[in-house]
Amino acid sequence: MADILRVAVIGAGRMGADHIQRLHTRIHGAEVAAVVDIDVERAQAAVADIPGARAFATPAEAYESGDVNAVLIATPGFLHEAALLEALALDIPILCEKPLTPDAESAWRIVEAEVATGRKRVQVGFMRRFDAEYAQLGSMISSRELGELLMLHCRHRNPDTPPGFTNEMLINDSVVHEFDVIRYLTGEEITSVQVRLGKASSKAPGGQHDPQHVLIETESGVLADVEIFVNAQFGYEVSTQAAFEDGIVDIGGDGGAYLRRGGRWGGVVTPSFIERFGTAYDVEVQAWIDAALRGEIGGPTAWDGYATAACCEAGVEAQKSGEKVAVELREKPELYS
Ligand code: ISE
Repeated sequence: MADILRVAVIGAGRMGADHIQRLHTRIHGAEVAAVVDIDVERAQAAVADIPGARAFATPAEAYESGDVNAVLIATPGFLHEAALLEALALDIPILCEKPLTPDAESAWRIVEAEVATGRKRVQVGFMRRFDAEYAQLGSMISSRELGELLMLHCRHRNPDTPPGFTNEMLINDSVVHEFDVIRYLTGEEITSVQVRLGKASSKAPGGQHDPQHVLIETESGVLADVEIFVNAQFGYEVSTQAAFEDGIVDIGGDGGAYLRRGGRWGGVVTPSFIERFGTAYDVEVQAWIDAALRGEIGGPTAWDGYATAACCEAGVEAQKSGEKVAVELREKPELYS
């Protein structure tokens, strides 16, 4: 294996641009070799300050340059399947931003393609698993120091939504993180999803019913409820309260500087996921690079991507029907056990 990874970043939008800067300035063991974007000017702007990095319009051109031995996929989800299959065929390490793909069938095709290679190559970008407080809560659950975990109360609030953010995206783009992190925290699969639509905010763009209340059940009966509120105006908040037999744990409160000024007290709310999870993204990408240099992956697998896609499908069906919808999963391949 190489001692440095020459990474092609596919997609130079908001998340791609953030990862390009991260790889260039903070990550060890990797360099940005190429940026691929259908908007070549955007790709060129992204590599302008990075010596040795080149801009391309397609992943194939970047691979043909012979200078790339790893790929970070940060395009919109509907473009992931083709990019993943192309990279799997080249047998290079892959970090794919969430969602793995937009639906369970296409996610399963990725699982099958990876299983056919005989080893794990795909790490999925569920960054919450690399957030220190989520990790701490995870060890409290697995150590059983507070007894059994009984319930999770999750709040997922965004200030507003970008143009084109549909009602389904509240589930597919936002609640997908809760599905992953609930599976990660409990070590269990999710068995059912229900969505309740109550009073809606007048601040939500047409077509969106916002907020929504999502009820989730795991294999052992842990219940999780999620308030997904993506036009909450005030800022970005992702927080969870966990109820155990012997105590309550809160994570994700704004723990920054506490300021008293002008007869008021308080602090600052993070404006977006880029700031809220900035450190988690750094840890995630470093874990990917470190593992890739050993020929492994360092985080959530293609199976995790598939399982969350199945939860999202159930969630969107539940959004429409109001019913409790069962999550159906195929048998987990040996590679992921
Ligand atoms: C966005 O794509 C993310 O991944 C954020 O973490 C999430 O909070 C937001 O709702 C999504 O739109």
